[in-house]
Amino acid sequence: MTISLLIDTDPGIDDAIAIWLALSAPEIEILGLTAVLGNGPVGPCAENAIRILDVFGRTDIPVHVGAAQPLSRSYARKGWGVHGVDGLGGIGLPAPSRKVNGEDAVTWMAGILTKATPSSITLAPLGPLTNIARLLQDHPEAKRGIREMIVMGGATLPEGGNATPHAEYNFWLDPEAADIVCASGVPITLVTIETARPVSATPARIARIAAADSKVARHVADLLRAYVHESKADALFDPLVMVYLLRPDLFPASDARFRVEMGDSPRLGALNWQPTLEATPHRLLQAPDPDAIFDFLAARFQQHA
Ligand SMILES: [Ca+2]
Repeated sequence: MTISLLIDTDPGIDDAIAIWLALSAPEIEILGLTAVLGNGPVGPCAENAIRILDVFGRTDIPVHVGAAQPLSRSYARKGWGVHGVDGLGGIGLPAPSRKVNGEDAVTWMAGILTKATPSSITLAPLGPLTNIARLLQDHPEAKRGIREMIVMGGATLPEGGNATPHAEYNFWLDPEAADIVCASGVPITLVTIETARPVSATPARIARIAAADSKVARHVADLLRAYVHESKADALFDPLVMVYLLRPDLFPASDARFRVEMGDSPRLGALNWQPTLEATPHRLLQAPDPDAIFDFLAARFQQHA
């Protein structure tokens, strides 16, 4: 069965690798990309989304622009941090081939989901959850089209954060949005910092990807080298969302319930979670075998020129 997928993204090096993996997968039909603020401002993130699609010549996949600011906080980030000069590692990807699609990302997603067969569309949010929270709040009728969400966000360990000691970046940047999504009742599987941490891009693993020797494999290897160069945290985050969709058997998982820490607290944006044996829409993915993940990536990227 084909996975019909909406990808909400803030590209971002690891977003690019995730999207290329989805584009490489015959099991996945990408309905569109929606851009959100996160690794950079939303406008450049949307342009990067087009540049990522251009590598596969996929001018047929729409790219819509979403939120420029969190729901109720201000965002003033300049530069791309660990993602290089242009958010895509400065590896020389060409300028975007086209302009973004005109309709607002949230309105566009709502239209697709409202018309869809119930529980038929999977969402892959790879950045802060601002667009998804607005979708669920402003278009409650769209919820019935959603099958599930695989979300990159949160840290399960008490001091496991990467934005603050407690909070992961995507949840921390817009905690109100993250909590609205977690409380929505939509089935959510979470790729957390702890899921991704052991899946680090070591030189040997990057060489394994480079040896796949296709155009996209070379781009992935270049991005990973840039990422490792800029960042002490070299774990693959967003690509694990797509690996999970394609190979859920690679991930140990457990049922849980989770919400997001709110209010005036040093733990703002932290993932509050507890295991449960009762029916729950929430699931946490544990760390996979990193070499199995890189073998899978290399095999998939090898098949694409
Ligand atoms: Ca991302």
